[in-house]
Amino acid sequence: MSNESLANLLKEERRFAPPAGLAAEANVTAEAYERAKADRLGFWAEQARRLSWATEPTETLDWSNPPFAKWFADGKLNVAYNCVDRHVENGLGDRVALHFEGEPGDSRSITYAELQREVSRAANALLELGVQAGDRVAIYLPMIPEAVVSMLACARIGAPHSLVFGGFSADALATRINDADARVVITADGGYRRGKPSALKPAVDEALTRPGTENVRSVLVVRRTGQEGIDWTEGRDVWWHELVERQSDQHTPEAFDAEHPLFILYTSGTTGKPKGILHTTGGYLTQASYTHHAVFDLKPETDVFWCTADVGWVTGHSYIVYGPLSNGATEVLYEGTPDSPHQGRWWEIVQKYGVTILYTAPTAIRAAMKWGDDIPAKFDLSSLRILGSVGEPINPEAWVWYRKHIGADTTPVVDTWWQTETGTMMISPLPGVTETKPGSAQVPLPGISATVVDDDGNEVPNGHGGYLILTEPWPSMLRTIWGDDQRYLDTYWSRFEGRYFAGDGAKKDEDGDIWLLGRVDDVMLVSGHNISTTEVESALVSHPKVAEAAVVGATDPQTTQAICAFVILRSGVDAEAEGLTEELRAHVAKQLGPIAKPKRILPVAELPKTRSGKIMRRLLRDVAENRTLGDVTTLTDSSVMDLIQAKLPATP
Ligand code: 6R9
Repeated sequence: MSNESLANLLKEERRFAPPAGLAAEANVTAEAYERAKADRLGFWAEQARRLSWATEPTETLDWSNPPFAKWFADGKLNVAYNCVDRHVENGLGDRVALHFEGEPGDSRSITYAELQREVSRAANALLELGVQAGDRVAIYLPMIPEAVVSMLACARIGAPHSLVFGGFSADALATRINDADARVVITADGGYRRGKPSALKPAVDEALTRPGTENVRSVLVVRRTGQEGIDWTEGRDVWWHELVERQSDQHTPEAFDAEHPLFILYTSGTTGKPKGILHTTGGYLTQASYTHHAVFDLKPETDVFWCTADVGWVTGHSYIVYGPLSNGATEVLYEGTPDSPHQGRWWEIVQKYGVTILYTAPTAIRAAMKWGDDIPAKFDLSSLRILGSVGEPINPEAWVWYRKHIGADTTPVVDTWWQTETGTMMISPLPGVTETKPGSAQVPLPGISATVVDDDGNEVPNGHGGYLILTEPWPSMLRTIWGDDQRYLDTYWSRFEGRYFAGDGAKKDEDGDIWLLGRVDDVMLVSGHNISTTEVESALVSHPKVAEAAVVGATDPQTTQAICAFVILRSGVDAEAEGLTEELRAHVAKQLGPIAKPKRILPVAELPKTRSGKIMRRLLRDVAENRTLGDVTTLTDSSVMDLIQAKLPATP
């Protein structure tokens, strides 16, 4: 990358100090950075003591065969015991673990004592189905308590789970069942989505007709929607309420090796076969627990935590299940969409349960911005004390909106950078320590080593951009790609010898803080300058008429690539208004410099997003270059692309 171009880009001068009260009482202070710097492995060994081990580890890291790491290898523990039983033993059985809120408005609160009984029953049921330690179990469920119970039941008996997001098709499910060679599938008749039951079981039936899925011997089915006409395969299919409910609610957890596989999770990679990211037990749980405690400053006695992700994504694994429950948190689990039955549903839930910590994605924040400030203003959000963001770079304007309209202009916003592969958070402010900067994840967490390098792998000076890399192993790192060690080496450890290549562009500002610039494939080359799509998008979103923007580089004979922007306007703005595109182009030029001025700007109603909410710029590039669209199967709603194409004028 040519660094000078990035160095000149977006200037964000706003700063927010931690609230004094929060800083004074914070779980983690600046001292943690010093401690971890002086003795990184000693620091992680200390964090491992947050957990209850059946056999305490004496080794911290075995890096004798890099990049195949072993953490706490001679320790033994049970993850479900750590997330459930030990809290009950500590007298916290009556504390609510999950406040479940169904989309149709049904709700149910489950205490830790109840969760222990449910997980034990489910573990006994899996054993009755013949599941043994090491067998893989596929889970294809809506956001209902049984999803959390199933994951913990698998962990309890040492059967690695593989969650497949409920919005994925039969094809995607079949590929994942096949790759992991799953023996059992846990599903439901359906779940609720935008006020309607949406079926799941038919996709399982279809997936199990595909070659490579023959080893699935049982399908365990939760009754959620009570839909009629569910096909049933005798001898294979069994109802949850028939099998699980008749089991004993007693089960003694067995301790497993720290490096025993905990789960496989497939990344929604844009090309090629999905990668089965493998996570193991002790290191993963240590970092999930520590980061949840540190970054959200969790006070389990008083906080109500809510992570809005789906359990089918890594964010749901680490910050709905393993982080919060290992810390004995009380949390909200919500089944549905933010706008069902109305656009204030989330804020109504915050008010109802007195949510104190909210963790969501930029895409949801930008949607709320678009729907209007008056919607959250109708609810009492005063319980909130910390707001988190994950999944994409958050535009500074969306960050400031989130703090102002959701966080009463007082709560810290923590922008957390991490990946399915890293398992848990890696780069983030600490709410009681860091003076935050809108749009930046800022600093590696204590015990984490990250930096930005140029094409040759040399660390860039402050004020320059390049590639984000991780320079030391960390406890919750992926151990390999399931069944494909070579691909693990090639994808992550070959670009910069011996160091982990994250695939994200990043820059360091004058203070050395890290700003994420999106996937490296999303960096544009315009007249010899590298320009990040993220920064042009943020410049557009900082205009009061724009709610959301997606920017791509389209091949251009004069400038190599030309910047093409798709924008969603705020409600009430007229897309046809004279001079609108000129006004937006001028605004970008003023914010970033004339080189970053988009050649074309197209107002659109929606943007193509993956099911986890990330903008699919690849498809917009196809549109901008008048190509036939590539694979649209991972889109939430493929009709979005028809609408965008219909708007497109002939190439200028
Ligand atoms: C947790 C999760 C990982 C990719 C990652 C990056 C993007 C995530 C971000 C962020 C900027 C943040 N990403 N958090 N970019 N700032 N705070 O999302 O995992 O689905 O595997 O995606 O998401 O591009 O490389 P995953």
